[in-house]
Amino acid sequence: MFSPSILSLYFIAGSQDCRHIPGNKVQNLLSLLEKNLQNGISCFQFREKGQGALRDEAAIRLLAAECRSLCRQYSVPFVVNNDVPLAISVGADGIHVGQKDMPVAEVRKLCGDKMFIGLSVGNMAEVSAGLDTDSDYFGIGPIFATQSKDDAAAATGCGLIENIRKAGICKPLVAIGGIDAHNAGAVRAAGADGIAVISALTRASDVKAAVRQLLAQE
Ligand code: TZP
Repeated sequence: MFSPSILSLYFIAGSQDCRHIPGNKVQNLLSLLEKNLQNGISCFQFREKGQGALRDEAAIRLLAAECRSLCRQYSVPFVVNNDVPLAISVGADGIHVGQKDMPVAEVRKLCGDKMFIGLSVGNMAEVSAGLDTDSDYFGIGPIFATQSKDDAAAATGCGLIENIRKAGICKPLVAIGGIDAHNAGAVRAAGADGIAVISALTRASDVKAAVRQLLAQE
């Protein structure tokens, strides 16, 4: 069941985001995820994508299932990026799709009502079109410049979030792209229900302190 409170500190990662850590990137993702779960993230999205991601389907499925089971242990929602069959096979709580991915209506048909659906939006036209879909929340961004997505669009700044709220749109929003402890407060103050981060948590030297700081201006 979806609630906007799960967007509060939404951690996104795949093994490719752990390549900077010495050792095995798959094991590193699992231990990093567990540390984040212990310290209070509100949601996790498995996003095995881009340079350095696993290519072997069986290996991806195994890693997704291990992440899924960790999230279950900590009662934190588990979301799969884009891959509907994978989301169904591991029993994900949610699925997140982008503008070029499977349309929300099709995702809903395949996943039914048990899974919540997130949709990426990056401008007002996508927001307006997205309001006509059966999505449960929008992932909005990139708000700031990001190193974690090869094909990221230009940064929107917090203005897009402010404009959505000024227009009276109450859709649950999780902001993404270049969000860290220094700008998280401004993003929340602009009207986002939560923040989604990759590098602020995969590159943190102290995960406990990083989670605390990202949640501080809640
Ligand atoms: N979508 C828009 S920006 C982005 C995604 C997946 C990457 C966010 O990563 P970071 O490291 O928090 O900027």
